[in-house]
Amino acid sequence: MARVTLLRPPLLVPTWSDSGPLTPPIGPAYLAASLRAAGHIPTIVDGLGENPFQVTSLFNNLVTAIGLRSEEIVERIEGLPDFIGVSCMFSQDWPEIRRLIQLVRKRFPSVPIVAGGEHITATPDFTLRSTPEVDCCVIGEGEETIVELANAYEHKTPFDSIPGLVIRDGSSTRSTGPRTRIRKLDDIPLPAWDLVPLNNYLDNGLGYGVNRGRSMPMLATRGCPYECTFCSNPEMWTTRWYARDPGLVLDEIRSYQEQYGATNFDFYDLTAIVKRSWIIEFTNMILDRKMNFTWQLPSGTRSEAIDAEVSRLLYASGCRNMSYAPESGSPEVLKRIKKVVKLDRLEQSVLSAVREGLNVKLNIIMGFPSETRQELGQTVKFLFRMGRAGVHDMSISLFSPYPGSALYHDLRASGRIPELSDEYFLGLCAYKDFSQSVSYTPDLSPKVLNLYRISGFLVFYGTQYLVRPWRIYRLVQNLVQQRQESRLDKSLSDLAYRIRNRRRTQTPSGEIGNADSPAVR
Ligand code: B12
Ligand code: SF4
Repeated sequence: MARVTLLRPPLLVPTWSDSGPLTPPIGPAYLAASLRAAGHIPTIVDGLGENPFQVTSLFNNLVTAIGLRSEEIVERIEGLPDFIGVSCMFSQDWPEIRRLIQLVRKRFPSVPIVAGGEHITATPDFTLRSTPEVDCCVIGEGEETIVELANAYEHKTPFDSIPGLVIRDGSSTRSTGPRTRIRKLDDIPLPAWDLVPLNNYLDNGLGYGVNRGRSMPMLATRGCPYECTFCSNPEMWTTRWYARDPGLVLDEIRSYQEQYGATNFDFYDLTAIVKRSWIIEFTNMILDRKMNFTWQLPSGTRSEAIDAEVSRLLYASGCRNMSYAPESGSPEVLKRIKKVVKLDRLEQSVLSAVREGLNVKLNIIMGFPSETRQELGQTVKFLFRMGRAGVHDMSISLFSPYPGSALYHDLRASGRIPELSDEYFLGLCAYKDFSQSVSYTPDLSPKVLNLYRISGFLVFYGTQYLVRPWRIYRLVQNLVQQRQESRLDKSLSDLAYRIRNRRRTQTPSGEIGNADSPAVR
């Protein structure tokens, strides 16, 4: 039996972003469960959950870290593990995660370090070349691979025949070949939440969705059948979408209600609603079993399967918040990014959800390569229509070329983005930070792009509050009473949380946390 320690870094948020949900580490919890089911001994150091009230300023205050400092994470590793796994989901976090890995190597000179997650899947060669401390990279879904790695470390057998890895080969790197996606999701052991300081999240109303009580993360499906060019899904999860048995999802929910007193469930699925028959069966089953909880779909879901009947069922079964991801109000842009969405049908779906009482948010991206002012104007008009029709919230992110996405490869090939570097990764923070902007379209300056972003924001909320002024009253009331119903309530509350804890963590000299993090190299 192998001893494996999994590290989840602190939450890193662009300092001036309005959002940064504090979420339990579902990926590491799944990995630990599979390791345990195979007879190994996993532990998790959850860099966020161990101290969600500590705020540290990093990289000249460009980034705010919430949770343990990297040094503290390393201190909490117990004993001498057979290997240490580090989860790296977001490319913008890489400069700090690399520092964490280097600190691990310093304390454990001979323990192998395995890295995995979205960012690693997209950049394995770069990771191995630039970070000699990493011994191997796990590509894509990790449950089966990490168990096989643990077996190999336990029996001291070579791991170069385990599919799903990128490893060193002399001075170069090589892939051990792709691993097939896990088809029977119902066979994957449920997350080992007992290894995570879960109550720090539950007792403090932290989570992905709007705070509607004690919230547990859920995953009902994996993957997505689409191939949008700005998204890393096809490289990470392939284009296969698999769903769990709805009855087993509800059994899991029931167990969390009993074990943790959970009252709300946030679905972390990439795109949960793809198949109409699945969602109808799921919602009907909640009603048949007379289960009582709220649930949310905070990741931007697709609209094709959501009509008036599905919206009614969603609401009746306790779904209260849902995000759609139209991305743009321009049909030409949608075609270019291969979103495969018809705007008129999407609008009908959104409106049916609003009519049925769901709190709806739209995810918009501005600044796709070659996007024109006219196309950005179409998005602003779309936001006007949606605000007028009663959609509750929206967020506008600036386009970020995430490694692993088709647009990233195109922009790299044409030389429009530089080699991967810390500047590049930290530049990705501009996606949500109103104080920064990056444009990938030569004719569109970052300033003008930011103006469109601000206009979209003002037009949407201005229209909404003009047509429904009582919503302003509701927003203020919720803020005062620290209650959340909409994503805006949550974003403002997340921001207040950071400011409050920033003050609390401030040293007498005015520094926040350990301001000694390295400057951008
Ligand atoms: C839920 C979610 C979030 C949640 C929480 C994510 C989390 N789990 O920590 C929140 C709201 C915080 C979030 C925020 C953001 N997100 Co997000 N998010 C997702 C989403 C939809 C699902 C992630 C998830 O929980 N999956 C389920 C679990 C089980 O899978 P997993 O965590 O990936 O873990 C598996 C593998 O990765 C692997 N693995 C993971 N860690 C390790 C470690 C080891 C050692 C090993 C061996 C394997 C391994 O094994 C696990 C089990 O199979 C993904 C989309 C996707 N493709 O999944 C985007 C995604 C991860 N997010 C993304 C982005 C860009 C963001 C944001 C930057 C902004 C945005 N536009 O939304 C912010 C950044 C947060 C911040 N710091 O400010 C991108 C990341 C791309 C990149 N290279 O950076 C993704 C891939 C979406 C996309 N396709 O563009 N996100
Ligand atoms: S953006 Fe959404 S719909 Fe498009 S490929 Fe990614 S997960 Fe699928």
